[in-house]
Amino acid sequence: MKLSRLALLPVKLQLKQPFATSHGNTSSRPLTLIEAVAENGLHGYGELEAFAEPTYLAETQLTARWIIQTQIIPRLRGKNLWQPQDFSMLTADIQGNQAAKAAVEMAIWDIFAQQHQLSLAEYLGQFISVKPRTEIAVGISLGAQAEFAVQQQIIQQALAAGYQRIKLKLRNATELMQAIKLLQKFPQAKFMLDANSCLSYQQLPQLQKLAALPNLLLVEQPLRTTDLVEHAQLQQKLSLAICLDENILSLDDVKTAVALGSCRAINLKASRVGGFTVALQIIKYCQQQQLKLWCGGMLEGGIGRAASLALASLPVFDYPGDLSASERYYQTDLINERFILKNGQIKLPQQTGLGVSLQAEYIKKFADQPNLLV
Ligand code: OSB
Ligand code: MG
Repeated sequence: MKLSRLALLPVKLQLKQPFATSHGNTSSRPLTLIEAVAENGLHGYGELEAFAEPTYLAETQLTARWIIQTQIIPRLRGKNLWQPQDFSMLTADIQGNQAAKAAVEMAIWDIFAQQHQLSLAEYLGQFISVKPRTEIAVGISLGAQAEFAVQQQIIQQALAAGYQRIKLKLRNATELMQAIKLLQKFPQAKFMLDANSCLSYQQLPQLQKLAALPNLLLVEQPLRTTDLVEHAQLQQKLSLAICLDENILSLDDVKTAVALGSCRAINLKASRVGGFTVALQIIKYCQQQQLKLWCGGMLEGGIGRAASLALASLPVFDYPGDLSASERYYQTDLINERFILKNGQIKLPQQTGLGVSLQAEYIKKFADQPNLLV
């Protein structure tokens, strides 16, 4: 497969409600869409999931676009790809820049899946010898709320909507204490807590209290983003599972975390680890090591959400993913299809490739974007 066209389209989506985390409030989501066209005529789409600021991950929309334009595209020019993994080989000498790589890789996987007349989910599954589920169990990640009563009501609504697992974002140690009381209000529900690095080893006593709650599955990324050693010290003392997110940018990071004992679970996001090729390697490694694994989200637009759903459909995950219904996120999304929550599940698109279609307005805008491959 040879690409004949690659174009970028920066867009911005408005969130229905601001999403509050320890990094601040997000009310709009900048994304860059990738359009790839193969010589055989097939079109693939990708979505760049870096944020506007380098607070959750080091990359930003601007740095990632620059890497795509000046590093990734020159390595693709004139090259023949036999399988999507060839993309990883061609870009293996580029350090870091996982979101940039994952965005272009997504469009390439989309094309290959179509070429094989498979949904992306079926195609991904072939590489690890599994068949995708057609309905995917999902959870919801709720932004932080200072008010106990407000958060209690939001949890109530999410459970009523059918979400199978609730993740609460924390911004500080006070909200950690509030979370203990909130979890006690919903003994039948399943919870995760995500600190996005806002806690410290000093919170060990509070975390021990949380460990006693039977409805808490894990605590995600409690400590500093680069600190695998202190996570290991904390995990050693804690019966509650630590799940790593920001710490894990590669398969090597998972291996380091296992060697140190830094966690018992991994939140897997293809965009954070450089794409599906690495994500599949991480899945295999976590199975060997008996690490719990589940599929995270990054407030994706419709293209990225379809890609995450394809990954989440593989029957290798231990918990429902952070992949909520379309109506939960944006005023208007990028794609024509809607992902609807029914019985706590979202149906996987059945068409080939990503299985979704970009709205006409974006297809029109792409027509005006230059082909960066020539
Ligand atoms: O830490 O998992 C995270 C969103 C953006 C960036 C980081 C994270 C998140 C979420 C929301 O928790 C997951 C989603 O619903 O997309
Ligand atoms: Mg997280």
